[in-house]
Amino acid sequence: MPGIRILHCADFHFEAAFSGLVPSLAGQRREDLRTTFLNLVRWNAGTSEATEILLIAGDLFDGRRIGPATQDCILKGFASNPQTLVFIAPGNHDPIELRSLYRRLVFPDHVFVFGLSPAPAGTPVLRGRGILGPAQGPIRSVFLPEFKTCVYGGAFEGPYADEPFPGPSFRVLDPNCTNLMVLHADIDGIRLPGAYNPVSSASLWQSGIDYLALGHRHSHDGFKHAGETLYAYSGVPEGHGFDEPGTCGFIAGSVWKGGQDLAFVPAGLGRYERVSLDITGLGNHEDLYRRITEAVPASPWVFYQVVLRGLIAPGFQIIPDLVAEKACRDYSHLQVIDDTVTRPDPSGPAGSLRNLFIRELLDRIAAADGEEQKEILETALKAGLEAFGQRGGRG
Ligand SMILES: [Mn+2]
Repeated sequence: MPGIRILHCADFHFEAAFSGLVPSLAGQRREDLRTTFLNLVRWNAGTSEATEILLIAGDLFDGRRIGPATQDCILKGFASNPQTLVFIAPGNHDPIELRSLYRRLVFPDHVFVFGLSPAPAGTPVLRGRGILGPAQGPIRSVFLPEFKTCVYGGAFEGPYADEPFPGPSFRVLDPNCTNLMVLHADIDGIRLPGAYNPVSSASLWQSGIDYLALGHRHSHDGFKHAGETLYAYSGVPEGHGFDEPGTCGFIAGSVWKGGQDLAFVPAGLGRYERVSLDITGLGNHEDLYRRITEAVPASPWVFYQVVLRGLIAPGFQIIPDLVAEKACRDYSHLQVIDDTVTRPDPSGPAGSLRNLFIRELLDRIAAADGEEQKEILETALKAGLEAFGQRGGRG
């Protein structure tokens, strides 16, 4: 494969709380995150496929605090693989500011943090393997002669960045070498106060960048082109909760002048999944639990949020905690959310609006075409019943 071998990751959010999990599992997840970090830093180390450049696109830390285990993991992790040059572009959670961890931790000298060095252009960096380029606004660059590659990047200096960096006038210094950029940014985000570096994709067309490695959005949503520039979000390498479901990972492959061969690589040690389960017709907890175990495959590294829906008998009072307690035996984590509708009784005056509404909705739900339509109709029934309930209360 031609070109330079890179690995692009972002948004570790070290020391963020793994909320929504039982404490013992949250501890395990913190350990998982450290293990995944070490796996990435040492990816293919010692082989002919070893990573030459590691790009970390911000929010490595969740804030200004770090525990000894994590600090040890990060510093020793970097130190354990001095062959791979590391570039970090601090984000909105770990901006370069007075009390930034980037100022307090002493990284090995094959790690370059954008926004830290005020040194003039021409200064050797990265043990002499790189040469610092001139400042182009808030963007700095490091030229790596051995790879004929220039790495650009910039840093957040606070929790927000309203003015996009790079701006629309940015051009690479040497269009003939391979040009990489690493950034924490909200591509095509709205330019309002309180923005997160809203770089417009249109401004990348003339930039001369071959690959832009992005952080900030927590899921990989594919590779995109702006002219010759390829850009992508790697997403988080390890999910932190049910708002980061599915497969997490990083991006790896080769980049050369005018071309890229990059792919998303799944990496997470744990996975969060949300399962919607129709339990219409069930009348007790035993049947409900059996239904869950039939539909949700137990796995030591998958954490579930099961949303119960459908129409249930008026006498069945679902207790989510009771189900979760039972699930402790079979699942590493299973949380239950009750979103069911109690099957209404169309009694009372036959011609009443409430009755007509209930009958109509129940008929439509029975004849629904697919789960999605069924869910919408159930929500409509629920909302309608609440409205009628309020009216009923006033007599
Ligand atoms: Mn961010």
